Amino acid sequence: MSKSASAKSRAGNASSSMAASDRGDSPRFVIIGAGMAGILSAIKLKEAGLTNFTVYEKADRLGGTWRENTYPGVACDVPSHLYSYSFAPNPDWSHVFSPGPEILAYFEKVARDYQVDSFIRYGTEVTRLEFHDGRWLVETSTAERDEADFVIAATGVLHHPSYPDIEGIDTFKGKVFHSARWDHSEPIDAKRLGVIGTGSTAVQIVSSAVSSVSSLTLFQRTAQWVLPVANPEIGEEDRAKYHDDPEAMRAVREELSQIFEHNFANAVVDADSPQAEMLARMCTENLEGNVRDPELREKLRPPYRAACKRLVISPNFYEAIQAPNAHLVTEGIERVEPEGVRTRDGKLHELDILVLATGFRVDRFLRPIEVIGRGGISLDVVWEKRPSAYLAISVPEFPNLFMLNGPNGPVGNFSLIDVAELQFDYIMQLVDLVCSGKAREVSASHEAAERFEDERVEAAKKTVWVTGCRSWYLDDRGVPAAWPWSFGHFRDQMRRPRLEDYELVA
Ligand code: N01
Repeated sequence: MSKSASAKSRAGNASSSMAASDRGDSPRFVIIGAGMAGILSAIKLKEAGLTNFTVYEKADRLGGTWRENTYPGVACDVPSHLYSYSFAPNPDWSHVFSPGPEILAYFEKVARDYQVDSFIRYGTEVTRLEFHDGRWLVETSTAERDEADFVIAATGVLHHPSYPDIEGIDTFKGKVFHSARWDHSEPIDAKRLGVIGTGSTAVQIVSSAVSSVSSLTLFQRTAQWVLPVANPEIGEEDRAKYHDDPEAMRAVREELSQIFEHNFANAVVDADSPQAEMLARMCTENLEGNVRDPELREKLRPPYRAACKRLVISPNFYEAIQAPNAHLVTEGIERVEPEGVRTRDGKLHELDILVLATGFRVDRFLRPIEVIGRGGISLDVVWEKRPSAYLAISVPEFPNLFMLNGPNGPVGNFSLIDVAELQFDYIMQLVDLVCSGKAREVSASHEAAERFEDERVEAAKKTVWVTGCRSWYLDDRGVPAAWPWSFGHFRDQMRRPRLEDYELVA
């Protein structure tokens, strides 16, 4: 069937359904997830007077990533004055990079201040979505049923822990857990702590925990480049200034945004840029200037270009790993035994607690929710090979379902809050098409989605992510599952939807 014929027949089918615009009701929204992006959606909908919505949250507390990651040293490596909603600056940030509990408290406060907490249905996991007769039928783990004109998926990116397949892990006598499932029942003080992995998470754990444990063993499969960025406290004087003069705070945000965009975000999408060179130089100087023992230095020297894996930002990792009670193990892991980790050289590293800082399954997105689009098509089938979405927001045949921080979007190189704010404003322009009666169903066209994907894969060839390393950015083909263009280009794309790229069903 041709696209226009299919659109016509759909128009026929749609006439039997009743969209909100026909009924004169306020459109009904379902938001999935009460993390940063879900809270943002709730605030923005409420501000727009669209109060017919529920935020479904599977946990009993909001905060997403910041609720789930409670490991020692958890912090955001995007500066706090940038990692804040543009409309809710926070004069009280304690540090340039504030700790995780403070960030969680910020989101809770914003949700309270904007009175969206009452819209959140806690302990209720969305399990199934089906597009039927022009609306989304929503099922939950608590056997609730809902119906919505629009679904906004704010389910996060780094959400499903990735567990390593290491023999004997269940035989360990001590505690073993993933970094995003920290078991606080067992304090680490004076314990022998083992950490597997050397990503941003492991580096934060090591830097924070080394001073309180009796020994810290870091199992490194691949060394990481580390960019040294100081994390000073924000003094009382500055905080008072931000209270008195919110303009000063906005200026700081803007300045940080410019620095981040021009020195970092744009560097990673152009491997040959002077900024990429500068990052590499800073990382090399950090390693060479701060690791004294030449043998340890070479073990910590990555065999790939800086920023190929997501850059680790830390002012004190090298200091921590050189502490007398810290041990860097680069020998491969053979298996886990009741007493600890046995490496391939036959050595047993005895431990009390073993932390798996082994990252996340980044290809899950909306799943495990079963999502059934037009004509019974399953998202699992559409995404069988790998997830994709036009501009990371919309999937053909899944009308009126929009994603924040969806597949292949700008992750890792910008503040995800800025990303979500721009995406939300864009999505609302699509919602307006329906609310104003210009269309009943809006989803990216197949042509646009395919073109976008082709262009994205082509552009990714220039990025630093493909210069010879393994990382969570790379999909099963080795193509970075991330926005491969500048932030300026993203901002331009988010300004106004190109309606010719959408299938609008009347
Ligand atoms: O995870 P990762 P992460 N045996 O995927 C190793 C964000 N974040 O949680 O490199 C041995 O980066 C794996 O080794 P290798 C940030 O975007 C942000 O640290 O594949 N090792 C790697 O070293 C970040 O990029 C903040 O060889 C195994 C590590 O585990 C993202 O989260 C803070 C292994 C996984 O590193 C993910 O970071 C923290 C195995 N079987 C995180 N399997 C902020 O501050 C995996 N590894 C905002």
